[in-house]
Amino acid sequence: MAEAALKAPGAPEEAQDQTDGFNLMIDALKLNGLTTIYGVPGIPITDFGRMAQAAGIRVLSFRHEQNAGYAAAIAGFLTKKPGICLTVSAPGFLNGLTALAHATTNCFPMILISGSSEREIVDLQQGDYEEMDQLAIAKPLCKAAFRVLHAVDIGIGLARAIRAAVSGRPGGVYLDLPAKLFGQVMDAEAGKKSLVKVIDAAPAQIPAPSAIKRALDVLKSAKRPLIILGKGAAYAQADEAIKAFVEKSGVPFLPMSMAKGLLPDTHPQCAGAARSTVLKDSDVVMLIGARLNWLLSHGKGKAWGDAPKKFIQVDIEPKEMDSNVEIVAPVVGDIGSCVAALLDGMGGSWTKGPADWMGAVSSKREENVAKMAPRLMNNNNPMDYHGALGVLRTIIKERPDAILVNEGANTLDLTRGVIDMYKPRKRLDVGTWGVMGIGMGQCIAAAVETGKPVLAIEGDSAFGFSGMEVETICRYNLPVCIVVFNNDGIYRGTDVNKAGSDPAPTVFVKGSRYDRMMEAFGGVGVHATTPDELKRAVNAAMDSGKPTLINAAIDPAAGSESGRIGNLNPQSKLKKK
Ligand code: ADP
Ligand code: TPW
Ligand code: MG
Repeated sequence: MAEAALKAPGAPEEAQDQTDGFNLMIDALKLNGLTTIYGVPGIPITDFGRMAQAAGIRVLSFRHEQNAGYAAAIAGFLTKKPGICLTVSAPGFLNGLTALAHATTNCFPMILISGSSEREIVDLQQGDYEEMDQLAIAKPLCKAAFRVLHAVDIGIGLARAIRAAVSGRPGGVYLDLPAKLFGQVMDAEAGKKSLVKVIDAAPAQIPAPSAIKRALDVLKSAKRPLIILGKGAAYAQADEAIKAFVEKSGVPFLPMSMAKGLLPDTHPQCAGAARSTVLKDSDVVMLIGARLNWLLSHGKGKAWGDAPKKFIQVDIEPKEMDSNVEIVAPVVGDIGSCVAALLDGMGGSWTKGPADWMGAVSSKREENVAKMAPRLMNNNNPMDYHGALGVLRTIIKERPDAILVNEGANTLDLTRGVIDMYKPRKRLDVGTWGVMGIGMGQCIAAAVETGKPVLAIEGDSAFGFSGMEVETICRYNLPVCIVVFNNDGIYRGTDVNKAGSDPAPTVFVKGSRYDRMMEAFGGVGVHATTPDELKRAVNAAMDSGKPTLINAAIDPAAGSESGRIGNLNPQSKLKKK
Protein backbone atom coordinates (compact mmCIF):
# COMPACT_ATOMS: atom_id res chain seq x y z
CA MET A 1 0.00 0.00 0.00
CA ALA A 2 3.04 2.29 -0.23
CA GLU A 3 1.46 3.97 -3.26
CA ALA A 4 -1.60 5.09 -1.31
CA ALA A 5 0.31 6.66 1.55
CA LEU A 6 1.41 10.28 1.69
CA LYS A 7 4.91 10.96 0.63
CA ALA A 8 7.46 11.50 3.35
CA PRO A 9 8.31 15.18 3.84
CA GLY A 10 11.33 16.05 1.75
CA ALA A 11 11.07 12.89 -0.31
CA PRO A 12 12.10 13.52 -3.91
CA GLU A 13 9.20 14.09 -6.34
CA GLU A 14 10.28 11.35 -8.74
CA ALA A 15 10.31 8.76 -5.92
CA GLN A 16 7.47 6.63 -7.36
CA ASP A 17 9.62 3.53 -7.39
CA GLN A 18 11.06 4.32 -4.01
CA THR A 19 9.75 3.86 -0.52
CA ASP A 20 10.94 5.00 2.89
CA GLY A 21 10.92 4.16 6.56
CA PHE A 22 7.55 5.87 7.17
CA ASN A 23 5.79 3.90 4.48
CA LEU A 24 7.52 0.62 5.21
CA MET A 25 6.47 0.81 8.86
CA ILE A 26 2.86 1.57 7.87
CA ASP A 27 2.84 -1.24 5.31
CA ALA A 28 4.34 -3.67 7.82
CA LEU A 29 1.67 -2.86 10.43
CA LYS A 30 -1.17 -3.22 7.93
CA LEU A 31 0.24 -6.43 6.49
CA ASN A 32 -0.04 -7.88 10.00
CA GLY A 33 -3.53 -6.60 10.65
CA LEU A 34 -2.39 -3.98 13.16
CA THR A 35 -4.73 -1.19 12.16
CA THR A 36 -5.13 0.83 15.35
CA ILE A 37 -2.50 3.04 16.97
CA TYR A 38 -2.85 4.70 20.39
CA GLY A 39 -0.38 7.51 20.99
CA VAL A 40 0.69 11.12 21.33
CA PRO A 41 2.33 12.98 18.39
CA GLY A 42 5.57 14.99 18.30
CA ILE A 43 9.09 14.87 16.85
CA PRO A 44 9.99 12.46 15.25
CA ILE A 45 6.66 10.67 14.79
CA THR A 46 4.19 13.47 13.94
CA ASP A 47 4.21 12.74 10.22
CA PHE A 48 4.15 9.04 10.86
CA GLY A 49 0.79 9.44 12.62
CA ARG A 50 -0.59 11.58 9.80
CA MET A 51 0.60 9.20 7.12
CA ALA A 52 -0.72 6.17 9.01
CA GLN A 53 -4.12 7.84 9.26
CA ALA A 54 -4.06 8.68 5.54
CA ALA A 55 -3.23 5.04 4.85
CA GLY A 56 -6.33 3.80 6.68
CA ILE A 57 -4.89 3.03 10.11
CA ARG A 58 -7.04 4.33 12.99
CA VAL A 59 -4.85 6.72 14.95
CA LEU A 60 -6.16 7.70 18.37
CA SER A 61 -4.37 10.70 19.72
CA PHE A 62 -4.30 10.98 23.52
CA ARG A 63 -3.47 13.72 26.02
CA HIS A 64 -0.83 11.66 27.84
CA GLU A 65 1.18 8.64 26.66
CA GLN A 66 0.49 6.61 29.78
CA ASN A 67 -3.21 6.54 28.94
CA ALA A 68 -2.47 5.64 25.32
CA GLY A 69 -0.28 2.84 26.67
CA TYR A 70 -2.99 1.50 28.96
CA ALA A 71 -5.35 1.59 25.97
CA ALA A 72 -2.88 -0.44 23.90
CA ALA A 73 -2.34 -2.92 26.73
CA ILE A 74 -6.05 -3.63 27.16
CA ALA A 75 -6.55 -3.74 23.39
CA GLY A 76 -4.04 -6.60 23.48
CA PHE A 77 -6.04 -8.38 26.19
CA LEU A 78 -9.29 -7.96 24.27
CA THR A 79 -8.06 -8.96 20.81
CA LYS A 80 -5.05 -11.32 21.32
CA LYS A 81 -3.16 -9.04 18.93
CA PRO A 82 -0.47 -6.69 20.25
CA GLY A 83 -1.91 -3.27 21.08
CA ILE A 84 0.24 -0.55 19.53
CA CYS A 85 1.31 2.55 21.45
CA LEU A 86 3.27 5.26 19.66
CA THR A 87 5.29 7.93 21.46
CA VAL A 88 8.02 10.51 20.98
CA SER A 89 11.48 10.11 22.46
CA ALA A 90 12.68 10.37 26.07
CA PRO A 91 9.78 11.91 28.06
CA GLY A 92 7.06 10.46 25.80
CA PHE A 93 8.81 7.11 25.86
CA LEU A 94 9.06 7.18 29.66
CA ASN A 95 5.39 8.12 29.96
CA GLY A 96 4.51 5.10 27.85
CA LEU A 97 6.88 2.81 29.73
CA THR A 98 4.69 2.45 32.83
CA ALA A 99 1.98 0.98 30.64
CA LEU A 100 4.47 -1.32 28.91
CA ALA A 101 5.61 -2.67 32.27
CA HIS A 102 1.96 -3.02 33.30
CA ALA A 103 1.23 -5.00 30.12
CA THR A 104 4.15 -7.31 30.82
CA THR A 105 3.12 -7.81 34.45
CA ASN A 106 -0.43 -8.66 33.38
CA CYS A 107 0.59 -10.89 30.43
CA PHE A 108 -1.08 -8.60 27.86
CA PRO A 109 0.50 -8.36 24.40
CA MET A 110 1.53 -4.81 23.54
CA ILE A 111 4.18 -3.07 21.46
CA LEU A 112 5.46 0.33 22.53
CA ILE A 113 6.92 2.04 19.48
CA SER A 114 8.94 5.14 20.31
CA GLY A 115 10.84 7.46 18.09
CA SER A 116 14.36 8.04 19.36
CA SER A 117 17.16 10.54 18.83
CA GLU A 118 20.32 10.34 16.75
CA ARG A 119 22.16 7.14 17.74
CA GLU A 120 25.64 8.57 17.30
CA ILE A 121 24.86 11.53 19.57
CA VAL A 122 23.02 9.43 22.14
CA ASP A 123 25.88 6.94 22.36
CA LEU A 124 28.47 9.69 22.80
CA GLN A 125 26.10 11.45 25.19
CA GLN A 126 26.51 14.75 23.37
CA GLY A 127 23.13 16.13 24.37
CA ASP A 128 20.71 15.56 21.49
CA TYR A 129 17.08 16.72 21.50
CA GLU A 130 15.30 14.38 23.95
CA GLU A 131 18.41 12.25 24.27
CA MET A 132 18.06 8.92 26.02
CA ASP A 133 19.27 5.35 25.60
CA GLN A 134 15.69 4.11 25.42
CA LEU A 135 16.47 0.54 24.42
CA ALA A 136 18.60 -0.07 27.50
CA ILE A 137 16.00 1.47 29.79
CA ALA A 138 13.10 -0.49 28.32
CA LYS A 139 14.83 -3.89 28.45
CA PRO A 140 14.33 -4.84 32.10
CA LEU A 141 10.70 -3.70 31.99
CA CYS A 142 9.42 -5.74 29.08
CA LYS A 143 9.51 -9.15 27.48
CA ALA A 144 11.75 -8.10 24.59
CA ALA A 145 13.22 -4.90 23.15
CA PHE A 146 14.45 -4.27 19.59
CA ARG A 147 15.90 -1.37 17.62
CA VAL A 148 15.69 -1.01 13.86
CA LEU A 149 18.51 0.98 12.22
CA HIS A 150 17.89 0.25 8.54
CA ALA A 151 14.70 0.60 6.54
CA VAL A 152 15.25 -2.83 5.02
CA ASP A 153 14.96 -4.34 8.54
CA ILE A 154 11.60 -2.76 9.42
CA GLY A 155 9.66 -5.82 8.26
CA ILE A 156 11.73 -8.28 10.25
CA GLY A 157 11.86 -5.94 13.25
CA LEU A 158 8.10 -5.68 13.50
CA ALA A 159 7.73 -9.43 12.93
CA ARG A 160 10.04 -10.10 15.88
CA ALA A 161 8.11 -7.65 18.02
CA ILE A 162 4.76 -9.26 17.20
CA ARG A 163 5.99 -12.79 17.89
CA ALA A 164 7.63 -11.78 21.14
CA ALA A 165 4.44 -10.06 22.30
CA VAL A 166 1.90 -12.81 21.60
CA SER A 167 3.70 -16.15 21.69
CA GLY A 168 4.13 -18.13 24.90
CA ARG A 169 3.19 -15.97 27.87
CA PRO A 170 2.09 -12.70 26.27
CA GLY A 171 3.71 -9.42 27.30
CA GLY A 172 5.02 -6.00 26.40
CA VAL A 173 7.63 -5.40 23.70
CA TYR A 174 9.59 -2.24 23.00
CA LEU A 175 10.44 -1.23 19.43
CA ASP A 176 12.92 1.62 19.06
CA LEU A 177 12.75 3.60 15.82
CA PRO A 178 15.42 6.30 15.50
CA ALA A 179 14.33 9.52 13.75
CA LYS A 180 16.70 8.91 10.87
CA LEU A 181 15.06 5.59 10.02
CA PHE A 182 11.77 7.18 8.96
CA GLY A 183 13.40 9.21 6.20
CA GLN A 184 15.60 6.40 4.85
CA VAL A 185 14.75 5.75 1.23
CA MET A 186 15.01 2.45 -0.60
CA ASP A 187 13.79 0.75 -3.73
CA ALA A 188 10.04 0.16 -3.42
CA GLU A 189 10.14 -3.35 -4.84
CA ALA A 190 12.93 -4.43 -2.49
CA GLY A 191 11.07 -2.73 0.34
CA LYS A 192 7.92 -4.69 -0.39
CA LYS A 193 9.90 -7.92 -0.40
CA SER A 194 11.47 -7.05 2.94
CA LEU A 195 8.12 -7.03 4.72
CA VAL A 196 7.15 -10.07 6.79
CA LYS A 197 3.64 -11.34 7.39
CA VAL A 198 3.86 -13.25 10.64
CA ILE A 199 2.40 -16.72 10.20
CA ASP A 200 0.88 -18.40 13.27
CA ALA A 201 2.16 -15.73 15.66
CA ALA A 202 1.04 -17.60 18.80
CA PRO A 203 1.43 -21.28 17.94
CA ALA A 204 -0.70 -23.76 19.86
CA GLN A 205 1.21 -25.40 22.69
CA ILE A 206 -0.15 -28.89 23.15
CA PRO A 207 0.12 -30.36 26.66
CA ALA A 208 1.67 -33.79 27.17
CA PRO A 209 -0.92 -36.59 27.46
CA SER A 210 0.76 -37.77 30.69
CA ALA A 211 0.28 -34.30 32.21
CA ILE A 212 -3.41 -34.35 31.31
CA LYS A 213 -3.84 -37.80 32.83
CA ARG A 214 -2.03 -36.78 36.02
CA ALA A 215 -4.23 -33.69 36.37
CA LEU A 216 -7.46 -35.62 35.85
CA ASP A 217 -6.37 -38.30 38.34
CA VAL A 218 -5.77 -35.64 40.99
CA LEU A 219 -9.08 -33.94 40.20
CA LYS A 220 -10.92 -37.26 40.39
CA SER A 221 -9.43 -38.01 43.83
CA ALA A 222 -10.79 -34.75 45.30
CA LYS A 223 -13.49 -34.56 47.93
CA ARG A 224 -13.76 -30.78 47.80
CA PRO A 225 -12.40 -29.63 44.44
CA LEU A 226 -12.22 -26.02 43.24
CA ILE A 227 -11.44 -24.48 39.86
CA ILE A 228 -9.96 -20.97 39.82
CA LEU A 229 -10.27 -19.11 36.52
CA GLY A 230 -7.84 -16.24 35.94
CA LYS A 231 -7.54 -13.53 33.33
CA GLY A 232 -5.26 -15.83 31.29
CA ALA A 233 -8.34 -18.02 30.77
CA ALA A 234 -10.34 -14.98 29.68
CA TYR A 235 -7.52 -13.93 27.35
CA ALA A 236 -7.33 -17.36 25.72
CA GLN A 237 -10.78 -16.98 24.11
CA ALA A 238 -11.52 -20.66 24.67
CA ASP A 239 -14.86 -19.73 26.22
CA GLU A 240 -16.96 -22.67 25.03
CA ALA A 241 -14.37 -25.30 25.96
CA ILE A 242 -13.88 -23.79 29.42
CA LYS A 243 -17.61 -23.72 30.03
CA ALA A 244 -17.98 -27.31 28.86
CA PHE A 245 -15.09 -28.43 31.08
CA VAL A 246 -16.38 -26.68 34.19
CA GLU A 247 -19.91 -27.99 33.69
CA LYS A 248 -18.79 -31.53 32.96
CA SER A 249 -16.59 -31.51 36.05
CA GLY A 250 -19.41 -30.35 38.33
CA VAL A 251 -16.77 -28.48 40.36
CA PRO A 252 -17.39 -25.03 41.88
CA PHE A 253 -15.40 -22.29 40.15
CA LEU A 254 -14.02 -19.04 41.44
CA PRO A 255 -13.37 -16.30 38.87
CA MET A 256 -10.53 -13.86 39.45
CA SER A 257 -11.48 -10.25 38.84
CA MET A 258 -11.02 -10.05 35.07
CA ALA A 259 -12.23 -13.62 34.56
CA LYS A 260 -15.66 -12.69 35.90
CA GLY A 261 -18.27 -13.43 33.24
CA LEU A 262 -16.22 -16.13 31.52
CA LEU A 263 -19.06 -18.21 32.92
CA PRO A 264 -21.85 -15.99 34.29
CA ASP A 265 -21.45 -14.98 37.94
CA THR A 266 -25.02 -16.28 38.33
CA HIS A 267 -24.01 -19.79 37.16
CA PRO A 268 -25.05 -22.45 39.73
CA GLN A 269 -21.41 -23.54 40.11
CA CYS A 270 -20.04 -20.02 40.65
CA ALA A 271 -18.38 -19.70 44.06
CA GLY A 272 -17.67 -15.97 43.80
CA ALA A 273 -19.94 -15.17 46.73
CA ALA A 274 -18.43 -17.99 48.80
CA ARG A 275 -14.79 -17.11 48.21
CA SER A 276 -13.39 -17.51 51.69
CA THR A 277 -15.20 -20.81 52.20
CA VAL A 278 -13.92 -22.43 49.03
CA LEU A 279 -10.34 -21.23 49.56
CA LYS A 280 -10.31 -22.58 53.11
CA ASP A 281 -12.18 -25.83 52.68
CA SER A 282 -11.13 -27.09 49.24
CA ASP A 283 -8.70 -30.03 49.05
CA VAL A 284 -7.79 -29.89 45.34
CA VAL A 285 -7.44 -26.60 43.52
CA MET A 286 -7.13 -26.35 39.76
CA LEU A 287 -5.76 -23.03 38.52
CA ILE A 288 -6.54 -22.15 34.91
CA GLY A 289 -4.69 -19.03 33.71
CA ALA A 290 -4.28 -17.63 37.24
CA ARG A 291 -1.06 -17.18 39.21
CA LEU A 292 -0.67 -17.90 42.91
CA ASN A 293 0.50 -14.34 43.53
CA TRP A 294 -0.59 -11.88 46.24
CA LEU A 295 -4.13 -11.85 44.87
CA LEU A 296 -4.43 -15.49 45.99
CA SER A 297 -2.34 -15.05 49.14
CA HIS A 298 0.48 -17.02 47.44
CA GLY A 299 -1.48 -20.25 47.87
CA LYS A 300 -0.78 -20.49 51.61
CA GLY A 301 -1.50 -18.98 55.01
CA LYS A 302 -4.69 -18.12 56.80
CA ALA A 303 -6.85 -17.52 53.74
CA TRP A 304 -6.24 -21.11 52.62
CA GLY A 305 -7.08 -22.77 55.93
CA ASP A 306 -5.27 -25.64 57.64
CA ALA A 307 -6.37 -28.60 55.52
CA PRO A 308 -3.63 -29.86 53.15
CA LYS A 309 -4.18 -28.90 49.51
CA LYS A 310 -3.12 -30.22 46.17
CA PHE A 311 -2.70 -27.79 43.31
CA ILE A 312 -3.18 -28.47 39.62
CA GLN A 313 -2.05 -25.60 37.38
CA VAL A 314 -2.81 -24.99 33.73
CA ASP A 315 -0.52 -22.31 32.28
CA ILE A 316 1.48 -21.58 29.15
CA GLU A 317 4.53 -20.58 31.18
CA PRO A 318 6.45 -23.58 32.57
CA LYS A 319 8.38 -21.41 35.04
CA GLU A 320 5.11 -20.43 36.71
CA MET A 321 4.85 -23.93 38.23
CA ASP A 322 6.04 -24.22 41.86
CA SER A 323 6.49 -20.44 42.03
CA ASN A 324 4.84 -20.29 45.45
CA VAL A 325 3.76 -23.78 46.47
CA GLU A 326 4.23 -27.25 45.06
CA ILE A 327 2.15 -27.95 41.97
CA VAL A 328 1.36 -31.67 42.00
CA ALA A 329 -0.06 -31.66 38.48
CA PRO A 330 1.46 -29.05 36.17
CA VAL A 331 -0.24 -28.79 32.77
CA VAL A 332 1.85 -26.65 30.47
CA GLY A 333 0.31 -25.48 27.24
CA ASP A 334 -2.11 -22.93 25.84
CA ILE A 335 -5.43 -22.96 27.62
CA GLY A 336 -7.46 -23.75 24.50
CA SER A 337 -5.40 -26.90 23.83
CA CYS A 338 -5.16 -27.87 27.51
CA VAL A 339 -8.87 -27.58 28.24
CA ALA A 340 -9.73 -29.44 25.03
CA ALA A 341 -7.37 -32.24 26.07
CA LEU A 342 -8.83 -32.32 29.60
CA LEU A 343 -12.34 -32.58 28.20
CA ASP A 344 -11.24 -35.32 25.88
CA GLY A 345 -9.52 -37.18 28.72
CA MET A 346 -12.67 -37.09 30.85
CA GLY A 347 -14.40 -39.28 28.29
CA GLY A 348 -18.10 -40.03 28.40
CA SER A 349 -18.31 -41.40 31.92
CA TRP A 350 -16.83 -38.70 34.15
CA THR A 351 -18.42 -38.59 37.58
CA LYS A 352 -19.21 -35.02 38.58
CA GLY A 353 -17.49 -33.56 41.66
CA PRO A 354 -19.04 -34.53 45.03
CA ALA A 355 -22.61 -33.20 45.26
CA ASP A 356 -22.49 -32.57 49.03
CA TRP A 357 -19.54 -30.21 48.54
CA MET A 358 -21.23 -28.36 45.67
CA GLY A 359 -24.33 -28.15 47.87
CA ALA A 360 -22.37 -26.70 50.81
CA VAL A 361 -20.80 -24.09 48.54
CA SER A 362 -24.19 -23.16 47.07
CA SER A 363 -25.82 -22.65 50.45
CA LYS A 364 -22.91 -20.48 51.64
CA ARG A 365 -23.26 -18.47 48.50
CA GLU A 366 -27.04 -18.05 48.87
CA GLU A 367 -26.53 -16.99 52.47
CA ASN A 368 -24.00 -14.31 51.49
CA VAL A 369 -26.11 -13.07 48.58
CA ALA A 370 -29.15 -12.76 50.86
CA LYS A 371 -27.13 -10.86 53.44
CA MET A 372 -26.04 -8.32 50.83
CA ALA A 373 -29.45 -7.85 49.13
CA PRO A 374 -31.09 -5.31 51.47
CA ARG A 375 -27.98 -3.11 51.53
CA LEU A 376 -28.11 -2.84 47.74
CA MET A 377 -31.67 -1.54 47.85
CA ASN A 378 -31.12 1.50 50.06
CA ASN A 379 -31.93 4.90 48.57
CA ASN A 380 -29.85 6.90 51.08
CA ASN A 381 -28.86 10.50 50.53
CA PRO A 382 -25.90 10.94 50.67
CA MET A 383 -25.41 7.66 48.85
CA ASP A 384 -23.25 4.89 50.18
CA TYR A 385 -21.36 2.49 47.91
CA HIS A 386 -23.97 -0.26 48.20
CA GLY A 387 -26.93 1.97 47.34
CA ALA A 388 -25.13 3.29 44.25
CA LEU A 389 -23.89 -0.15 43.21
CA GLY A 390 -27.34 -1.70 43.65
CA VAL A 391 -28.66 0.28 40.69
CA LEU A 392 -25.52 -0.12 38.58
CA ARG A 393 -25.70 -3.87 39.13
CA THR A 394 -29.18 -3.97 37.58
CA ILE A 395 -28.02 -1.84 34.67
CA ILE A 396 -25.23 -4.32 33.83
CA LYS A 397 -27.68 -7.21 34.20
CA GLU A 398 -29.95 -5.55 31.67
CA ARG A 399 -27.04 -4.68 29.38
CA PRO A 400 -24.70 -7.68 29.56
CA ASP A 401 -22.85 -6.65 26.40
CA ALA A 402 -21.61 -3.42 27.96
CA ILE A 403 -18.00 -3.34 29.10
CA LEU A 404 -17.34 -2.42 32.71
CA VAL A 405 -14.13 -0.53 33.53
CA ASN A 406 -13.37 -0.24 37.23
CA GLU A 407 -10.68 1.33 39.44
CA GLY A 408 -10.33 2.83 42.90
CA ALA A 409 -10.01 1.23 46.35
CA ASN A 410 -13.47 0.85 47.94
CA THR A 411 -14.91 1.65 44.52
CA LEU A 412 -12.95 -1.25 43.04
CA ASP A 413 -13.46 -3.86 45.73
CA LEU A 414 -17.16 -3.23 46.26
CA THR A 415 -17.94 -3.01 42.54
CA ARG A 416 -16.13 -6.30 41.94
CA GLY A 417 -18.10 -7.96 44.71
CA VAL A 418 -21.51 -6.51 43.90
CA ILE A 419 -21.77 -6.37 40.12
CA ASP A 420 -22.33 -9.72 38.41
CA MET A 421 -20.83 -10.18 34.97
CA TYR A 422 -22.52 -12.33 32.36
CA LYS A 423 -20.14 -12.53 29.40
CA PRO A 424 -16.39 -13.07 28.92
CA ARG A 425 -13.92 -10.14 28.83
CA LYS A 426 -16.51 -7.57 29.90
CA ARG A 427 -14.78 -6.58 33.14
CA LEU A 428 -11.56 -4.58 32.83
CA ASP A 429 -9.71 -3.25 35.84
CA VAL A 430 -6.48 -2.45 37.66
CA GLY A 431 -4.96 -5.90 37.13
CA THR A 432 -2.04 -7.51 38.90
CA TRP A 433 -0.46 -4.31 40.20
CA GLY A 434 -3.69 -2.68 41.33
CA VAL A 435 -2.59 0.35 39.35
CA MET A 436 -4.60 3.57 39.42
CA GLY A 437 -4.83 5.33 36.07
CA ILE A 438 -5.97 2.57 33.71
CA GLY A 439 -9.50 4.00 33.57
CA MET A 440 -9.85 6.32 30.61
CA GLY A 441 -7.32 4.44 28.46
CA GLN A 442 -9.29 1.23 28.99
CA CYS A 443 -12.59 2.99 28.25
CA ILE A 444 -11.27 4.33 24.96
CA ALA A 445 -9.73 1.05 23.80
CA ALA A 446 -12.77 -0.98 24.89
CA ALA A 447 -15.09 1.26 22.86
CA VAL A 448 -12.75 1.35 19.86
CA GLU A 449 -11.90 -2.37 19.78
CA THR A 450 -15.36 -3.80 20.52
CA GLY A 451 -17.83 -1.13 19.38
CA LYS A 452 -19.81 -1.85 22.57
CA PRO A 453 -20.94 0.73 25.14
CA VAL A 454 -18.65 1.23 28.12
CA LEU A 455 -19.56 1.95 31.73
CA ALA A 456 -16.68 3.07 33.93
CA ILE A 457 -17.03 3.03 37.72
CA GLU A 458 -14.22 5.20 39.04
CA GLY A 459 -13.09 6.30 42.46
CA ASP A 460 -12.58 10.08 42.46
CA SER A 461 -8.87 9.60 43.09
CA ALA A 462 -8.55 6.86 40.49
CA PHE A 463 -10.32 9.00 37.90
CA GLY A 464 -7.89 11.85 38.47
CA PHE A 465 -4.98 9.81 37.13
CA SER A 466 -6.37 9.82 33.59
CA GLY A 467 -9.24 12.35 33.80
CA MET A 468 -7.95 14.65 31.07
CA GLU A 469 -8.77 11.95 28.53
CA VAL A 470 -12.46 12.88 28.79
CA GLU A 471 -11.52 15.33 26.05
CA THR A 472 -10.27 12.39 23.96
CA ILE A 473 -13.54 10.54 24.61
CA CYS A 474 -15.52 13.59 23.44
CA ARG A 475 -13.25 14.20 20.45
CA TYR A 476 -13.80 10.68 19.11
CA ASN A 477 -17.42 10.72 20.32
CA LEU A 478 -17.12 7.35 22.05
CA PRO A 479 -20.05 5.63 23.83
CA VAL A 480 -18.50 5.93 27.28
CA CYS A 481 -20.39 6.64 30.50
CA ILE A 482 -18.15 7.44 33.46
CA VAL A 483 -19.52 7.30 36.97
CA VAL A 484 -17.19 8.98 39.47
CA PHE A 485 -17.81 7.73 43.01
CA ASN A 486 -16.99 11.04 44.62
CA ASN A 487 -16.32 10.60 48.33
CA ASP A 488 -13.99 13.64 48.51
CA GLY A 489 -10.83 11.60 48.62
CA ILE A 490 -8.68 8.52 48.72
CA TYR A 491 -10.55 5.79 50.69
CA ARG A 492 -12.50 8.42 52.64
CA GLY A 493 -12.98 12.17 52.51
CA THR A 494 -12.92 12.69 56.25
CA ASP A 495 -9.21 12.86 57.18
CA VAL A 496 -8.14 15.98 59.07
CA ASN A 497 -4.60 17.36 59.42
CA LYS A 498 -4.21 18.16 63.10
CA ALA A 499 -0.75 19.70 62.68
CA GLY A 500 -1.54 22.67 60.45
CA SER A 501 -3.78 24.28 57.87
CA ASP A 502 -2.87 22.10 54.87
CA PRO A 503 -5.47 19.47 54.04
CA ALA A 504 -4.70 15.86 55.05
CA PRO A 505 -2.86 13.87 52.34
CA THR A 506 -5.88 11.69 51.46
CA VAL A 507 -8.57 14.35 50.95
CA PHE A 508 -9.57 16.47 47.95
CA VAL A 509 -11.62 19.63 47.45
CA LYS A 510 -14.96 18.88 49.07
CA GLY A 511 -18.03 18.69 46.88
CA SER A 512 -16.04 18.74 43.61
CA ARG A 513 -18.08 18.60 40.41
CA TYR A 514 -16.30 16.22 38.03
CA ASP A 515 -19.37 16.32 35.77
CA ARG A 516 -18.36 19.81 34.70
CA MET A 517 -15.11 18.48 33.24
CA MET A 518 -17.16 16.51 30.74
CA GLU A 519 -19.33 19.53 29.94
CA ALA A 520 -16.21 21.55 29.16
CA PHE A 521 -15.66 19.38 26.09
CA GLY A 522 -19.25 19.10 24.90
CA GLY A 523 -20.16 15.87 26.65
CA VAL A 524 -23.04 15.35 29.08
CA GLY A 525 -22.43 16.04 32.77
CA VAL A 526 -24.81 14.99 35.55
CA HIS A 527 -24.61 15.48 39.31
CA ALA A 528 -26.36 12.59 41.08
CA THR A 529 -27.09 12.54 44.80
CA THR A 530 -29.40 9.50 45.06
CA PRO A 531 -29.44 5.99 43.56
CA ASP A 532 -32.59 6.94 41.62
CA GLU A 533 -30.90 9.92 40.00
CA LEU A 534 -27.86 7.81 39.25
CA LYS A 535 -29.94 5.10 37.61
CA ARG A 536 -31.78 7.58 35.38
CA ALA A 537 -28.57 9.27 34.28
CA VAL A 538 -26.70 6.04 33.49
CA ASN A 539 -29.61 4.58 31.54
CA ALA A 540 -29.92 7.79 29.53
CA ALA A 541 -26.20 7.72 28.77
CA MET A 542 -26.21 4.06 27.76
CA ASP A 543 -29.24 4.64 25.52
CA SER A 544 -27.83 7.74 23.84
CA GLY A 545 -24.22 6.56 23.55
CA LYS A 546 -23.14 10.15 24.24
CA PRO A 547 -19.97 10.72 26.26
CA THR A 548 -21.26 11.24 29.79
CA LEU A 549 -19.76 11.81 33.21
CA ILE A 550 -21.91 11.37 36.29
CA ASN A 551 -20.61 12.82 39.52
CA ALA A 552 -22.08 10.41 42.07
CA ALA A 553 -21.86 12.03 45.50
CA ILE A 554 -20.89 9.30 47.98
CA ASP A 555 -20.87 9.75 51.75
CA PRO A 556 -17.24 10.71 52.57
CA ALA A 557 -17.40 8.49 55.65
CA ALA A 558 -18.59 5.37 53.83
CA GLY A 559 -15.29 3.82 52.74
CA SER A 560 -12.52 2.06 54.64
CA GLU A 561 -8.75 2.54 54.46
CA SER A 562 -7.35 0.78 51.34
CA GLY A 563 -10.71 -0.93 50.71
CA ARG A 564 -10.36 -4.70 51.15
CA ILE A 565 -6.56 -4.74 51.37
CA GLY A 566 -6.05 -2.59 54.45
CA ASN A 567 -4.14 -5.52 55.97
CA LEU A 568 -1.28 -4.89 53.52
CA ASN A 569 -0.51 -1.47 55.06
CA PRO A 570 2.73 -1.67 57.08
CA GLN A 571 0.95 0.27 59.81
CA SER A 572 -1.65 -2.47 60.24
CA LYS A 573 1.16 -5.03 60.70
CA LEU A 574 2.73 -2.88 63.44
CA LYS A 575 -0.57 -2.63 65.29
CA LYS A 576 -0.97 -6.40 65.33
CA LYS A 577 2.34 -6.94 67.17
P1 ADP B 1 -5.34 -13.34 37.56
O1 ADP B 1 -4.77 -11.99 37.96
O2 ADP B 1 -6.66 -13.25 36.91
O3 ADP B 1 -5.26 -14.32 38.68
P2 ADP B 1 -2.80 -13.77 36.31
O4 ADP B 1 -2.46 -12.57 35.49
O5 ADP B 1 -2.15 -13.86 37.64
O6 ADP B 1 -4.37 -13.91 36.40
O7 ADP B 1 -2.41 -15.08 35.51
C1 ADP B 1 -2.60 -15.21 34.16
C2 ADP B 1 -1.82 -16.45 33.72
O8 ADP B 1 -2.34 -16.89 32.49
C3 ADP B 1 -0.33 -16.20 33.51
O9 ADP B 1 0.43 -17.05 34.33
C4 ADP B 1 -0.11 -16.48 32.03
O10 ADP B 1 1.10 -17.15 31.78
C5 ADP B 1 -1.28 -17.37 31.70
N1 ADP B 1 -1.72 -17.31 30.32
C6 ADP B 1 -1.99 -16.21 29.57
N2 ADP B 1 -2.43 -16.57 28.36
C7 ADP B 1 -2.47 -17.91 28.33
C8 ADP B 1 -2.84 -18.88 27.35
N3 ADP B 1 -3.29 -18.53 26.15
N4 ADP B 1 -2.73 -20.18 27.67
C9 ADP B 1 -2.27 -20.55 28.89
N5 ADP B 1 -1.91 -19.70 29.86
C10 ADP B 1 -2.01 -18.40 29.57
C1 TPW C 1 -0.28 4.41 40.20
C2 TPW C 1 -2.29 3.85 45.58
C3 TPW C 1 -4.55 2.71 45.71
S1 TPW C 1 -6.20 3.03 45.63
C4 TPW C 1 -5.98 4.70 45.45
C5 TPW C 1 -4.62 5.01 45.45
C6 TPW C 1 -4.09 6.39 45.31
C7 TPW C 1 -7.14 5.65 45.30
C8 TPW C 1 -8.34 5.27 46.14
O1 TPW C 1 -9.27 6.32 46.15
P1 TPW C 1 -10.49 6.37 45.16
O2 TPW C 1 -11.40 5.17 45.68
O3 TPW C 1 -10.08 6.04 43.79
O4 TPW C 1 -11.15 7.67 45.34
P2 TPW C 1 -12.25 5.12 47.06
O5 TPW C 1 -13.60 4.66 46.63
O6 TPW C 1 -11.62 4.13 48.00
O7 TPW C 1 -12.28 6.49 47.66
N1 TPW C 1 -0.59 5.23 42.51
C9 TPW C 1 -0.80 4.24 41.59
N2 TPW C 1 -1.45 3.14 41.90
C10 TPW C 1 -1.91 2.97 43.17
N3 TPW C 1 -2.53 1.82 43.44
C11 TPW C 1 -1.75 3.98 44.15
C12 TPW C 1 -1.07 5.10 43.76
C13 TPW C 1 -3.81 3.85 45.59
MG1 MG D 1 -12.57 8.27 46.65
